[in-house]
Amino acid sequence: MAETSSNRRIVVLNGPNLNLLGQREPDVYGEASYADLEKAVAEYAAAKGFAADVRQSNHEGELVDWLHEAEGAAVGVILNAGALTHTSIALADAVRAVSVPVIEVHLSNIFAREEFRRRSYLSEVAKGVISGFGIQGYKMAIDAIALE
Ligand code: DHK
Repeated sequence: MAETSSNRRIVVLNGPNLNLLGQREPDVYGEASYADLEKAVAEYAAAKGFAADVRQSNHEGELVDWLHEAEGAAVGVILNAGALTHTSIALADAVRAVSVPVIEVHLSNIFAREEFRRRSYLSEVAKGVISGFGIQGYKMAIDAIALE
């Protein structure tokens, strides 16, 4: 995506276990697969005039690297860090370290689940939080970036 100017590029980062979407607790995370998520997000972004660079990693450090790389290279980052949301000071510090706006997204409503999911290290450093709307939440985040 090097040919896309940074002000039309959105980086979408998905954390641990999101590669198993569709198979994993579909009652919580929905029936759509990760490939469906990638396609829906890329198509919605394109319709809004953006190029979405959608990635997934099960590794905290790789997500940190990708956040660093987004600096100066994207207009916004959409971050669903999976369970790292609730544990990772390293990811929160990476969000603090960059000036590109980061929108925290969760498929499920993390506030309506187990107590440990109510704590997010990312929320205090994110531009905003969207939680509980499934894949639509990623589209809402694209809209939020588009409205900036
Ligand atoms: C995804 C996960 O993998 C969980 O660990 C989070 C989040 C919630 C989601 O709803 O997208 O607690």
